[in-house]
Amino acid sequence: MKLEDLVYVKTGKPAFGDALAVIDMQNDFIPGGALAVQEGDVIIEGINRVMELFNRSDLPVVLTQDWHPAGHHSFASAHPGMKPYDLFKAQGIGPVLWPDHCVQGSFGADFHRNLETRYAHTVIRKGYHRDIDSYSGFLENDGKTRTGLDGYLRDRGVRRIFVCGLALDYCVFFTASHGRDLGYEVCVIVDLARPVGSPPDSLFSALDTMSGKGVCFVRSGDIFTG
Ligand code: VGL
Ligand code: ZN
Repeated sequence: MKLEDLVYVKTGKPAFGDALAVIDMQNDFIPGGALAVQEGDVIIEGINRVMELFNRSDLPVVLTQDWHPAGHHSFASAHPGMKPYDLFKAQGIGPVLWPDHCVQGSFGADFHRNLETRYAHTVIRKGYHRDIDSYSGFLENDGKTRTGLDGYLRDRGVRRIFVCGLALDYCVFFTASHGRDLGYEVCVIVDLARPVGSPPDSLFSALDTMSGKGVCFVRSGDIFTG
């Protein structure tokens, strides 16, 4: 499935039971960063507007933050002879290896300075176990270690999650997908997300899997007009 094939739904204005999850809007994922996503900067203003709407409407706004220790096993540099974006599959790691990125406390791990983090109610960090990656905001790549996001959202009465940010084919995809597995309605705000595109079919399979799981696709403009 390609982006052009998506069918968009209109959700109406957000109301009690809705939450916004903004995924990994960090310097390393934005052009100039170590794992730059094309046009990652273009979506910041739109994300700010949606965060402002949710915050003003007293609805939960969650940021996720990729937060790796130096030497994390998702980094190619941790595997002699391997290069960033090489295919690599191990328990909790893969399907590719990454450049060193989002190292705890580094500039690359900071949120982009234009992101209005003041609208966020909480930050969920992920990927801090050296041997396990965590693309999803809910569940690490071992398929069993939870981040606490599900408990947070349930405690706040959330039933539907709007997801945007970086990267559409990794952390946005896995967060949306696990959100469905956990019983939430999930709407991906497609114009406020961008893919890494590695390996080349990553976006296609992400869109296929999300559609198959009943993830909805929305345009940010429609969230405001109801
Ligand atoms: C991500 C690759 C590695 C993401 C994080 O935020 O999509 N991708 N770590
Ligand atoms: Zn990462």
